[in-house]
Amino acid sequence: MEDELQRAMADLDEDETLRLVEERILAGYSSVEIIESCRRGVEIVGEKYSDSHYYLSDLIMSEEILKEVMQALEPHIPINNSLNGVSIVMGTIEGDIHDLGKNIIIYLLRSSGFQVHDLGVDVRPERFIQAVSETKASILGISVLLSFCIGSIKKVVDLLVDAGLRDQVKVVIGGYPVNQQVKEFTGADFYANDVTEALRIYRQILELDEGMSKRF
Ligand code: B12
Repeated sequence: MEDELQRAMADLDEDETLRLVEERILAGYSSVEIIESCRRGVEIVGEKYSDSHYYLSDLIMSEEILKEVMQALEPHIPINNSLNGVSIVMGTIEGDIHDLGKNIIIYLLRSSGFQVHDLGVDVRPERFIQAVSETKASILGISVLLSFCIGSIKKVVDLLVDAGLRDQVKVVIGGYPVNQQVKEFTGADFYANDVTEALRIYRQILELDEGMSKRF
């Protein structure tokens, strides 16, 4: 069945996207389902940009619409503080300023009670190591959307080894270009390119077999 919300997002139809989001909230769809439809729509925006059917201004438009979608969803994401002790460091890798996906994951993790230290975008490998060391984080999340920035993630993992911190922290990478090969190349422990998989991984790391995804 065609996903109308995905299509409205791909068409950059702001009003229709927000109308459908409200409709789905009322119909009881989960935040994760709604975000996923929008993410797939934005992926199509990226493809149209690659094919020169869309311009840079259209990428910016997709950013604006997605931010509005998140604003509409935020009041409907329940807050839970049961995981306050778990510390996570997150950031977008050096050279890359894409942060919509990272911010969505951070929002969902915080609302589930994780303590997330957001380093922002264009983060140098050395800064990740410093943050893991200072916060004693057990999970390091790195976002990457630009293929040519993947090499810097490998540098982060190598620096973790040099600093003797590799065993302390699980490295999770996420973003459009990540896959099994990227995981192996960088030395990361897990990868995810959608919300559902990202949440499954965090659950797996913390051995939370039930409950967490139901809260979103
Ligand atoms: C919106 C967008 C922009 C916006 C970014 C706004 C922002 N604040 O983030 C703007 C307009 C600024 C932009 C700029 C550019 N962009 Co851009 N952009 C996109 C676009 C269309 C969508 C990205 C997005 O936000 N998706 C929605 C979110 C929700 O999905 P997501 O990021 O994948 O995140 C999800 C998962 O991946 C995962 N996840 C993400 N991070 C993490 C981290 C962890 C730890 C985990 C577990 C999970 C996880 O969970 C998220 C939730 O579902 C993509 C297309 C695409 N297919 O991704 C191109 C795309 C990434 N951009 C591209 C390009 C080329 C550029 C520019 C170089 C364009 C230019 N000529 O200037 C610049 C680069 C700027 C820079 N130095 O970073 C290319 C990259 C090509 C490549 N292979 O490297 C893409 C793929 C478009 C394309 N098909 O050509 N872009």
